[in-house]
Amino acid sequence: MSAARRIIAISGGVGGAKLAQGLAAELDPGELLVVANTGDDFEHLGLRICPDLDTLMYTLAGLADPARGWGLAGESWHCMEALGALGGPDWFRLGDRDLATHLQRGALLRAGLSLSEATARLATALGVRHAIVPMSDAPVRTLVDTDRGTFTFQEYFVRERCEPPVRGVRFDNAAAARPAPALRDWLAGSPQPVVVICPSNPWLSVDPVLAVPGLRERLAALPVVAVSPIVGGRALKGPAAKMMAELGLPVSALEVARHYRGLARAFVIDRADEDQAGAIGALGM
Ligand code: FO1
Repeated sequence: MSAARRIIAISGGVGGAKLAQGLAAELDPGELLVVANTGDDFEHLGLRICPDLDTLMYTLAGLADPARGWGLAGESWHCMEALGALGGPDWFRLGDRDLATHLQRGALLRAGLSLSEATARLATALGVRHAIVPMSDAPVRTLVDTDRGTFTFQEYFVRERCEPPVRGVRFDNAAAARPAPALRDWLAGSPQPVVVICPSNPWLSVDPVLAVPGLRERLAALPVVAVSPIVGGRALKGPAAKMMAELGLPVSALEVARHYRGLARAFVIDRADEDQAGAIGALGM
């Protein structure tokens, strides 16, 4: 059965997953494709860690921990405690049940499945009804240049607690990436999809997706609506506001709209930022 309408939602982790969850509640499975940032992924303890994919998967399955937003509700941490006692790296907390996801993902990848295929298997097993895909099956790694050196995303975000002042963000290996097959199909198929950029960090969570060669241009040809992650000069979640200030940018919804100029045709702001609507409209949104 072909869908009457199709929405592509581009999302990072916790903040974006909330909007993806809302869209999933409103749309039939064939009507929504959730595209996850995989720039945050890394190899850790011999495992392929895909935080944004997993956050989306757990959220849409109704299994995410409501307080943290990431990981599973009702999680136990025996493995991390044992690892710490052995002097192992326990700064990145993988719960016992979350570890099962990682073990199974590793097994699927070693059996030759792509990250898209492995994600589909895991999501289906968890009861997710809507499609979640990585932006690309090839690894792209977000690198954060700071005053204290260059860090991979999770080193910056979790181990360094976003403390080092950010000077720039890069996406290693992006040039070699291609959009995931399902995303390519949706972009080429009909009816023409509407694209929703979730309220994720534009620089850390959305830009890695847009760095996949050709993707920004393909998306810009479609109706794109972006949702501001900045409300009243503060980030809904995470280090977006701190980072914007460190990059010398005004911390405002308007500045996020400027970031999406030429891509988004509509921009959703909170009533608290109503005074910026005129300036955002002047950007052509
Ligand atoms: N975030 C933390 O702040 N501390 C953690 O130890 C941590 C572990 C973790 C494990 C699995 C996972 O899927 C997510 C995890 N996150 C953790 C969240 C993650 O760092 C962020 O949600 C994203 O990468 C930012 O979008």
